Amino acid sequence: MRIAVLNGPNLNLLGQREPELYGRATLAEIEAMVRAAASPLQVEIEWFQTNHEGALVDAVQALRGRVDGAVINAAALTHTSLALRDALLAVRLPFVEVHLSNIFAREPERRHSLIADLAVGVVAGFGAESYRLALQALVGRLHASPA
Ligand code: CA2
Repeated sequence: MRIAVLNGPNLNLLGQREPELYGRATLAEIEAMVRAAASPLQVEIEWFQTNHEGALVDAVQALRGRVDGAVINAAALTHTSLALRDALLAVRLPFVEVHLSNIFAREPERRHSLIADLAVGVVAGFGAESYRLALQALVGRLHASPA
C-alpha cells in the first residue's frame, strides 16, 4: 500500500515559531515519525511539502493511479482553496484531512474547511500525533474497503 502525505504552506517552518500552537516538532521529525509508524503496517510513504497553491493542486492531480490514499494537511489552503477542493473532487482518492491544531477552537476563519466534506475523516488538535492517527485510520479504512 502507498500513502501520500501532502503538506501545505508554512509547514516547513514548524519547530521554529509558534510552538504553543503547533508543537516543537519540525516537519522532518514528523515525517520520520510517520515513516516509522508506516513501516510495520507495510505502507510506503510519499512525503511532500509546498508553499504554493498550484504546486499542491499539481501534487493532488498526480496522486491518481500512484497511491492508494492520502493524508493531507493543506494548512491555510484548507480554509481558502477552491482549486484544491476541485483537484480532490477530480482525483476521487480517499484522504484524511489532518491538522496539528484544533482548527474548530481557533479564529472563525479557521473553523471552516473547504475539503472536510470530501475526506474520509478529519484529525485535528493532537499536534504531530494527528499525522500518525490519520495514517492509522486511513490504512484501516483502506484495508476494510479497498478502492
Ligand atoms: O493546525 C494545522 O495543522 C494548520 O493546518 C496549520 C496551518 C494553519 O494555517 C491552519 O489553519 C491549521 C499553519 C501552518 C504552519 O504555520 C506556521 C507558521 C509559523 C511558524 C510555524 C508554523
